[in-house]
This record gives sequence, structure tokens and C-alpha cells, in this order.
Amino acid sequence: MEIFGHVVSGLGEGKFFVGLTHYKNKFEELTGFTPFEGTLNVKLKHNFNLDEFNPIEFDGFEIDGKKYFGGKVLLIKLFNKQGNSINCAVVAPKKTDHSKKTLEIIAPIQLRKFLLLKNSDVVKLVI
Ligand code: FMN
Repeated sequence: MEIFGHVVSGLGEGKFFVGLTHYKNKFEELTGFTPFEGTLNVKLKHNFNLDEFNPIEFDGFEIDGKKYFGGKVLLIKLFNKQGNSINCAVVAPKKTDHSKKTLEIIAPIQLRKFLLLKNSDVVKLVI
């Protein structure tokens, strides 16, 4: 299945969470790659229901009395408009500031840099 969206700015919080050792190790185990510390936000025209695509669930955890949420991961391939692509994953934490139209994507590299992406660029997700 192919889904199109465009790149938007985030709040910069994804970077903090993906950088936490527990999440980093978990994503490494679930995706097979060590995630770059940051997320690319992709806005879609319609709501996206991850559950239709059998995502992998991960549990929350607690460090020093602070609770972190679990969520779901879905492996995808992301293409830029030049047709370059990379295997990456949609991450949907149980708690997020994003609407169901905005996806957070993790990858082994900095997607904006390696796929030459800037805000409003169209990207294609292949599931
Ligand atoms: N938000 C929370 O309030 N608690 C969490 O435990 C939490 N865990 C997250 C884990 C991951 C892997 C990611 C990517 C986000 C998590 N968030 C959590 C969501 C962020 O608070 C925020 O909604 C989102 O990451 C903003 O992304 P942005 O900075 O790319 O806009």
C-alpha cells in the first residue's frame, strides 16, 4: 500500500524520547536498525489507522519513578520525490501531541539530510 504525505516541523520532543536508551534499544530490537535521535513528521490528508497494518507493540517502562509510554511500530519504506528510499518505521507512542494525520518516522539516518527533505516536500510511504 502506498500513502502520500508531506514533511512538517515537529516540536523537537521526538528527539528526546528516541534518544532514551530504553526506547533506542527497543527500536533496535524491533526494526533491526539503531534509530537516529530524532523523528521526521509527515502529515497526511486523512487519518491513519496503524492497527490496520499489524504494527508491533512495545511496552512502556519506568525510570526513577517517571513513566514512559509504550506504543506501536510499523516498518515502512519512505521515498522522496526523486525516488530515493530507505527502510524506516512509523512510531506511534500511546501518548502523543500529534493528531492521527501526523506520523512520526524513525530511521537509521537523519532523513531530512539523506533524502534531502524540507518542510512541505511530498514523500511516499510504502507499507
Ligand atoms: N510523550 C509523553 O508525554 N510521554 C511519553 O512517554 C512519550 N513517549 C514517546 C516515545 C517516543 C518513541 C516518541 C517518538 C514520542 C513519545 N512521546 C511521549 C510523544 C512526545 O511527547 C511528542 O508528542 C512527540 O514526540 C512530538 O514529536 P515532535 O517533536 O517530532 O513534534
